[in-house]
Amino acid sequence: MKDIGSLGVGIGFRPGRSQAQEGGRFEMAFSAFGPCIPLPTAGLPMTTVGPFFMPRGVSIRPPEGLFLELLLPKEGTMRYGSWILAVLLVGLMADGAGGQGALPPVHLNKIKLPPGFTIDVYARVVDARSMALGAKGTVFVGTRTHGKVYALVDTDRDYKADEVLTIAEGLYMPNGVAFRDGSLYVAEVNRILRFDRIEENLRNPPSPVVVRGDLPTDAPHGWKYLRFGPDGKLYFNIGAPCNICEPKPDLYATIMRMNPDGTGLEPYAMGVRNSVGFDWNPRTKTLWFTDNGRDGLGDNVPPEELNAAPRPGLHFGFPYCFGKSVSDPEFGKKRACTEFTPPVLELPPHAAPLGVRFYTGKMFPREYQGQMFIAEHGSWDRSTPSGYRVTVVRLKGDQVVGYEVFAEGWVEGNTYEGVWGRPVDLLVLPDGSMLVSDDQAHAIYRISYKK
Ligand SMILES: [Ca+2]
Ligand SMILES: [Ca+2]
Repeated sequence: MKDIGSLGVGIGFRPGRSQAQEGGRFEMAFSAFGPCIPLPTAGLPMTTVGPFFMPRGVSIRPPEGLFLELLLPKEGTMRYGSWILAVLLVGLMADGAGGQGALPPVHLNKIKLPPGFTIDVYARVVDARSMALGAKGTVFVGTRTHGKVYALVDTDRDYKADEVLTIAEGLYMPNGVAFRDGSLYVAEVNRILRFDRIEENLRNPPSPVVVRGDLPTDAPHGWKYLRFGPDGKLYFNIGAPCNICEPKPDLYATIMRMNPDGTGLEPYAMGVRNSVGFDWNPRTKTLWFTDNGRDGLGDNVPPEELNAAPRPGLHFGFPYCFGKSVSDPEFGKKRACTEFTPPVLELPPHAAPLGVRFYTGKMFPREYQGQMFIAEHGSWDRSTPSGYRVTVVRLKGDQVVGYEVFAEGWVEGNTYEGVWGRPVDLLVLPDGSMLVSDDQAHAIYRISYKK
């Protein structure tokens, strides 16, 4: 059935794209949309974009497999006119065959890479999001809408996963994964969990230890990226629980850090709307992170951001300022852009940059070594797609000296109908090849290089 978003007010029934693509999964949405609401025109599953417009406090999390969300207009959406909108989204998700059956095709021949590079499928993983590497080579994968955490095992070391094992299920958007000292750490929206001795127990995973259970429960921008910093602390984002608002400072719109045992929680970076990707420059130990700008200001405003935080306590502008100089039409009256730390690089509006990774391997040619890669998940609230690619940022120390496309082709014909994949996160394997996760094609790719 056709999307109705561009036709003005309407009531739509839209089987999720995933119904056809995933076989075992079934989604439906009954929705009423006001004029110009870009949300449904993206052709993405409603579950993917819904939380952006949810006000705080109405997220309901029923038993696994069912979700019920009430979407209401927020201040930031009122520019769309004097409509009154209430969207009731009812979904039913039923995973068949462990959720791995009847996956959509991937089109590797459409992916363009620089000469000498090859892309292959490393594994098929439903809703593949963040990745972490275990000491014994296990690739752990978080999910956002499926509640599961997976372990990929490459038994015969041919760089294709031979098994996709489920480590946990029924979790609350377990997007973030990190590995340290034999334990897998998983970030739900409101909890940080730890699975001890995980690589010895992949087939019989232990019950997790709750490292921290008191984080905000807000679903909008509540899914987390999770990484260990060079200081041994665990870093994660707590996004703004809205498109645009002035949430409680030092908690929301931050990158937080804490000791691995959950003590000493403190904000590291402030004014960050939602970062779902960070890494540290191995040379300077500076934290680098992407941030996704607000929606509803048009196709070409504001830019997305790549930021650098060499020390704690910096404020990166949200909700007052976006990019280097875009003052928010509402909150920008309170504080000027000059008060905040500007991004080191402005990225294309709405491209949704997520995972970032310094390339620490030796397989890629010298001109890629020590440079940074970005997974650009791709736009949904823009009339034509931006993002849907992997880019490389050229660096000199902590200075950006270039930005170019590395891998593209996940969208055909510059329309949302042509989107078949969305890069989420990046991981460098010990041999120097790089994994790219994709939560639309439900795949993890491996990019390698040969002269
Ligand atoms: Ca294998
Ligand atoms: Ca900023």
